[in-house]
Amino acid sequence: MARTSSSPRFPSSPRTPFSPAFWRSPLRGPWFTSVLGVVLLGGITVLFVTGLLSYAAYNPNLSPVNDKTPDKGILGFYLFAWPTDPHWLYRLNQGVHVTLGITLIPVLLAKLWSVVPKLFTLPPARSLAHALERLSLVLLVGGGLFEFVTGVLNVQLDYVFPGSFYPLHFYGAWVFFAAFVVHAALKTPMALRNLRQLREEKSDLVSPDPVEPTVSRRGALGLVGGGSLLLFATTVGQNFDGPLRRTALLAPHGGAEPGNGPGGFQINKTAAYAGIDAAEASEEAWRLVVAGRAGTVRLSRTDLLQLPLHSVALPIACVEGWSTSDQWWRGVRLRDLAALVGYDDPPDVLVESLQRRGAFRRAALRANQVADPRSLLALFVNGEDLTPDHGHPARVIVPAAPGVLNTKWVARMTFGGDL
Ligand SMILES: Nc1nc2c(c(=O)[nH]1)N[C@H]1C(S)=C(S)[C@@H](COP(=O)(O)O)O[C@H]1N2
Ligand SMILES: [Mo]
Repeated sequence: MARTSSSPRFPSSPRTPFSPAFWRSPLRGPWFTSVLGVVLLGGITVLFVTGLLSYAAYNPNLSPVNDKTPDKGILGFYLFAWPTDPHWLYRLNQGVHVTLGITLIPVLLAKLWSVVPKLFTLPPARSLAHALERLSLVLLVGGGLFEFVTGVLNVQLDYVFPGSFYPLHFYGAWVFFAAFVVHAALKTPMALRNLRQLREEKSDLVSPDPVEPTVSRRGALGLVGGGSLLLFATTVGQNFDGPLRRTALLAPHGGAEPGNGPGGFQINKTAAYAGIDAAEASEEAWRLVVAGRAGTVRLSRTDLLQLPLHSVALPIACVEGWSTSDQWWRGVRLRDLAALVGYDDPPDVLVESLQRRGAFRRAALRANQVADPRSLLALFVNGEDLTPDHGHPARVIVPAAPGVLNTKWVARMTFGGDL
C-alpha cells in the first residue's frame, strides 16, 4: 500500500526532524545500531593503539627534528625506544592502521546514520547528566569524523597540511578516544543485550511510523559490509608487490604503481621534487660528512666502498600505509660509521640530507637503531647503484622503522651530542 507523507496515525504531526515521526526508515533500531557499535568498539580500539604505536615509532622524544607534535606534554607519557625487531614491525602496524581505518568508513557512516534522529531529540537536555552526555557525543562524533577525514586526507593528498597533520591527528585522537571510552562504557552493556535479544525492544531509535522496508536489516548490514570489503580489497594491495599491488586502486601517488629503478619499488619524493641538485649529488662533488667526539671525517663514495659492505633485506613502510616487500640493500653499517668518529658503543645520530627544504630532510635515529647490524647507509639496492629518486649517492635504511627515518641523499651524520 502506498503511503502518503502524513499517515493516519500521525495526522497532524509536523514533519520536521524534531518530531520522531519524521524519521521513517524501518531499518533503524537497537539491533542495527548495536551490531555496528560493537564492530566499531573493536575496530577503533585497534586504530587507537596502532596510531599511538606509529607515533612512538618516530622516536619523538629523541629530537625536536623527529617530533611533529611539540608540546605533547603528558600525552607522550607512554613513549619508548622503538625496537628494530621484527624488521616488518612498522610495515604491519601502519598497514593495519591505514587499511583498517579505510575499511571502517562505511561502518562509521552507517552507525552515524542509524542514530541521527537522536541528534534532534527535544528538549536538548533533560538534566545535567543528559546535557553532559550530549556534550560528550559532540566530541565523539566530531572527533571521530575529524580523525577519519584527516587520516584519509593524509593518505590521499599527503601534504595538504604542511607539517601540521601530525599534531592535528594526534590531539584529535586523544579527544576522540576519551569520548569513545565514555561512550563505550555507557553503551556496551546495552549493545550486547540488544545483540542477544531476538525481539526488538522498545527504543527511541525505532521509527514510530516506518515506511515499508525495501531491504531487511540484515540486508542493509550486508551492504555496509560489502562496502567495507570493497574498500579493503582496493586498499590492502599497497602493502604487497607484484600483481597484488595493482589491485590498490584507491592508493594514491605511487602506492599502487611500481616506481622506477631496480626492483621497481615505490618512490615517495623524487629527487626533482626534493630539489636535489644533480651536480651536488654527483660522485665527484659529493662528500659524506661524519662528525663525532673524535672529530669529523669526509668520505667520497669511493672511500665508502673501501669500508666493509653488508647486505640486508628490509622493506620501506610509509606512515601513509603503503609498503614494499623486502628489498636487498647493500652499504656500510651505521655502527661502523659511528666507530670511525670515536664510538665503539654507538650513540644516537642526526642524519641530514642534501635537501634544503621540506619536512623529511633530516631525521634522528636512536642508539639501538644505530647499533643494529642491519642498519645501513645504503649505496646499492637490488644489486644496482641507488637511483637518484631512491637517494643516490647514499641513503639510510633501518629495520622496523617508519619510512620517514630512512633519509635519502644523505649529506651529514652527527653522532652523539645535541640532536
Ligand atoms: N631527504 C629525504 N629523505 C626521505 C624523504 C624525503 O622527502 N626527503 N621521504 C621519506 C619518506 S616519508 C619515505 S616513506 C621514504 C620513501 O623512500 P623511497 O622513496 O625510496 O620509497 O623516504 C624517506 N626519506
Ligand atoms: Mo613516508
